[in-house]
Amino acid sequence: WHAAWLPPAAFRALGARNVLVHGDGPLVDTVLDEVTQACARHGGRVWHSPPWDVDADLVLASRAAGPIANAAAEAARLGATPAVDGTGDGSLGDEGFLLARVDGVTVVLADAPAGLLYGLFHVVRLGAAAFDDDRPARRHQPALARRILDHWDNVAVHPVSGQVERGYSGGSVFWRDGAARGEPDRIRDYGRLLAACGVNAVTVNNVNVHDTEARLLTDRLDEVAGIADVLRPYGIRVHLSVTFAAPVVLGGLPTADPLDDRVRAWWAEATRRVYRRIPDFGGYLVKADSEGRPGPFAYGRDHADGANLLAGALAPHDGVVRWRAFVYDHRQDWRDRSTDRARAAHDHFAPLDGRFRDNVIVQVKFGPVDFQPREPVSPVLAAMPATRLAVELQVTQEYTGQQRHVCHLGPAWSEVLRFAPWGAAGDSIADVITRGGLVAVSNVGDDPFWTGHPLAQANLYAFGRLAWDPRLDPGAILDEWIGLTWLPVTMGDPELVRRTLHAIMDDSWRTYERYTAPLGVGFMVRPGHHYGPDVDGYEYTPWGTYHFADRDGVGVDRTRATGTGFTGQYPQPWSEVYESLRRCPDDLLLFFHHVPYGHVLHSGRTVIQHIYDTHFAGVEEVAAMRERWRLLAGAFEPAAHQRVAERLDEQLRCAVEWRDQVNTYFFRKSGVPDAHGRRIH
Ligand code: BDP
Repeated sequence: WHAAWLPPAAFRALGARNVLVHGDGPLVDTVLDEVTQACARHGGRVWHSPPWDVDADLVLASRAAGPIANAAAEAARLGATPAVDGTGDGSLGDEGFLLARVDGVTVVLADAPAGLLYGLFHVVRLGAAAFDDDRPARRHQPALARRILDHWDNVAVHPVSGQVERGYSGGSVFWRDGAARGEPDRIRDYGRLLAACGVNAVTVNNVNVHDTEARLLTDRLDEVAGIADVLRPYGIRVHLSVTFAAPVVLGGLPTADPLDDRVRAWWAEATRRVYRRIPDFGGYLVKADSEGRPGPFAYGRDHADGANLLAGALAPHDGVVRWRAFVYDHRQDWRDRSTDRARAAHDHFAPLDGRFRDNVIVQVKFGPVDFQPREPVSPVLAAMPATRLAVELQVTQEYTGQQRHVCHLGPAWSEVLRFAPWGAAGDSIADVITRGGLVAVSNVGDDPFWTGHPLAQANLYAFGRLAWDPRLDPGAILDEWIGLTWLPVTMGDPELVRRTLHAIMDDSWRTYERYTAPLGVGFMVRPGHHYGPDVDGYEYTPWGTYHFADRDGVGVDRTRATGTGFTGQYPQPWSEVYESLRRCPDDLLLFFHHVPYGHVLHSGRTVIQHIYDTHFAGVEEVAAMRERWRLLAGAFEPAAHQRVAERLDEQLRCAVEWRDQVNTYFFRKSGVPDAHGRRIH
């Protein structure tokens, strides 16, 4: 399988150097191993711990291992000086590191071994620049302690969702046909990739916990422990999705009522067994009372009762329960305009603020509906100040082209993380989630390129980097990814490769948005598999995802004045901004308002003309991407080039389909011709 952002050539800068590694334990062994391999390949030498009289070029030292001499000691002194970057007390935390250049030596200093591992991968990222003499000392610490990937992987192939629910990269890396795959090499390589972008936890099974998967918690725990053993040396902890009904389906109890003592005892004992087997187990993930999953409602209890039950079992072991806020009525009467799916999470969860135990993290999808290419940020994130909150993103491209389309999501996620729900002077979403973390649904499978579309690797990389530092610029992250993944292996002109990949990917999320559902209205996808257009596919269904297009106009009225009142779930200023037809951002207009086709946007165009123009433009942009990629034929191994080329063909075919169906649909509804006289069927 593909080396992704860790091709051996990416370690070239470590070549012909003397490297000294100081520290002990499994994570330090990982660092040693990485460095040893790089030196063997590129001609350097490695020492482990003293003697200190080595003339080192690179020192990687963990303070946990005792006194440090020479260059490292000097860097330690610098690290303890707030003047290094004006912040902190010199402590680097569980995962942080200091990178300094002292007397011709590059020093990575950490308090704990995980910091050393992240420091090493940072040196790899910097390449030769890590050895520049004028490099200023800098402390690096993750903004978020929890950076988690949720795998929607089934152990057994499920009749509807297959081996991986919403997976577009082949089978699971962990499971095959009902059992653990037992391929530690692949999992180890996966762990390396995750550590190199900053991810530190994975959930190994689907949130929709079917019968086989439920047993991972009990009699099939060994299989989970096997994965944990392979990932541990990369600083990655394992989490499990569990079913709320476990005491009934696994324990044979007559009830799963969260307030029943037998139920409490069952969870406590099951959890004790998990920790006996996997002492650093991360915790549970729960989808309850959602899309048919069991939950506390069946017993007349609420989500705080449910989450606190599991939190109680996990607390003695320092585990957390992540409880998803994705709770809504998926059997609604589409004729009843008073129910609004966007309102549901806030309606259910905001009133519970303050009732969750401290080791509960409420995990909130970034938008109020469901991972659409464009949604406003969920108001739940501004409504629960007394609760630990995590944001859930979807790296797997369920609604963004299913890894057949290029759609670089870094810019979309960056907008979410920078969003300031209380106005520019207040906290951002990145601040809100410091105690909860950033979570994403993984896009990885057993595909040779890991992610089906080779360029979709960039989304996984960007997720990890943004979770480490949400302020990073998504364009710069993409540049890092290109620099690690493609430049070390290209047979072509590196500058052309870099430029071309930026030109294809930088704006690809907005391109995708242009040729799909317009102005934030969402869900014009084919029901079920969600690929390609179906303009009315969800319109008269119970799922709560409607666009309300008629002959006069389109969009969902979510205002307080005349609509569902959803805008009232936001604090000021956004409550007013979204309520106001005049102030609402164009991108989200149809999410919040039902408007006539002749409504004039801030851009100066009417809604109907915007729909036509963006759909023509989106297709042209995809055609240009495809041309650009052709220029890189011969720049990479043929398999990689070919794979992307084929997917771009499909993206163009599909974009044309979207354009023609969406434009024709709105032309027929509105009767308004295109101002530029282009052919609309
Ligand atoms: C939806 C997916 C479905 C997931 C659900 C969830 O279509 O497969 O089970 O989200 O997040 O977007 O639970």
